[in-house]
Amino acid sequence: MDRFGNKLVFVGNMGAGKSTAIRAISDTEPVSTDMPMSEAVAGGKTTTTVALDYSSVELEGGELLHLYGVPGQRYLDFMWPMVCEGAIGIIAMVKAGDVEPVDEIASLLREFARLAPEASFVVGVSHADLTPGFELVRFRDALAQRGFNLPVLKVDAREPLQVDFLIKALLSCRHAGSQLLAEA
Ligand SMILES: Nc1nc2c(ncn2[C@@H]2O[C@H](COP(=O)(O)OP(=O)(O)O)[C@@H](O)[C@H]2O)c(=O)[nH]1
Ligand SMILES: [Mg+2]
Repeated sequence: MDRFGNKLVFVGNMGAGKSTAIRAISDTEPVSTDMPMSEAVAGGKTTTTVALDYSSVELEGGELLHLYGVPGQRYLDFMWPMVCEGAIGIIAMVKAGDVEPVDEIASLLREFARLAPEASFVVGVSHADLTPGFELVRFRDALAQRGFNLPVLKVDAREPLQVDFLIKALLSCRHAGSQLLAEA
């Protein structure tokens, strides 16, 4: 056990459920840093803010996890290297209604695999309850066809037990010796 703790990173677009998931399992009140976006990226809407989340949780057995949430939008990718530094796990959050185009998610996963080569990965699909017709297996197959070997689970970010399960799935991959990309 590392008494300084290990780092997990939640990444996903706005509304995917990152802040909610972090809050659901946190031992402490999460810190959320709002950053005003430049006019160039916000298309003139300077009031739009983006948030970086941070909190921590102590697992059964005393392992401390530092939890970070970072936006998945490309124009905010300057934050990715710093949050990925030393990360043992990446949790890609995606809303069920946003799983298409799959190539967009595949490209995000590829980028994070490059930034955090030691990390294990899971995909958590939120808002399945609001997305009739969503088929998890089809989405998982589409990722597998692109060479991604990783757990893909539905998660309601508001439910602590579901978020906890997602993290356990992630941590169980840590020792499985599997690589994210089949071709890697
Ligand atoms: N119905 C439903 N709402 C969810 C689910 N997961 C998250 N939410 C809600 O989605 C909204 C956006 O979540 P938030 O954590 O702010 O997303 P973030 O932008 O990724 O941090 C919040 O109101 C959550 O309560 C889900 O599985 N189902
Ligand atoms: Mg948020």
